[in-house]
Amino acid sequence: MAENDGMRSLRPTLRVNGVPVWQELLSPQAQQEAVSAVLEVAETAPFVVPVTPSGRPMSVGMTSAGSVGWITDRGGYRYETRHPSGVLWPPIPEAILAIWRKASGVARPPSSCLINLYREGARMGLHQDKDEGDLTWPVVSVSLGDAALFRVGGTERKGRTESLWLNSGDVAVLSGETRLAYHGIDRIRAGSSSLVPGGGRINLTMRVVAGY
Ligand code: MD6
Ligand code: FE
Repeated sequence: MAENDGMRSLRPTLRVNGVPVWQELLSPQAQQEAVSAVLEVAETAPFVVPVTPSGRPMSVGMTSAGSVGWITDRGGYRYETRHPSGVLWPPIPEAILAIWRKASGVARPPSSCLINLYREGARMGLHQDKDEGDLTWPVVSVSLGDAALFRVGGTERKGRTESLWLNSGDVAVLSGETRLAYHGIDRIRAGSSSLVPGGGRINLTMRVVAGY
């Protein structure tokens, strides 16, 4: 098995509109290590409040690790090799790569890990992840800290949606038929976890980006 190295041995505990979710795939220690790794990344590449192409600030803080990072500003949505400050994105920490190996089902490493920070009141509108150039690879999403209401639709915006509360340590994967599913975070349950210093939720999404 060259493509699937066998690490994804556990069955998902449930599916939300076809998207598999492995609940509490990460032990409390693995969650702590992932948060520590994120905080280290943020020392080099601090969280920024991105603005949409129309100029509206998003409610999440955002940074990245890896060869490329996803950004949005007046210039549009895209991947860039540098943080807006000009520094290169730090490498994806080993503790986070280990989650990709466990959950992605593919042998190659991700190009990018987008890191979203949700403080109280933050949300993420319904969207597709479609800027990666090659949409044949999975996107692995890791939830850390406060619970979040995750909404998943189909590949068309107007489709029926299903929702699920994601808890700390849960991992969801968008791949194959659900790779282009619309998804978003309606709200977080502030104070439901004490994992993230200062409170809130961190979401990691690891992706393969064409050419990186
Ligand atoms: C979040 N997640 O959980 C937002 N993207 O905060 C995403 O945008 C996402 O969960 C791609 C694949 C899975 C996801
Ligand atoms: Fe997404």
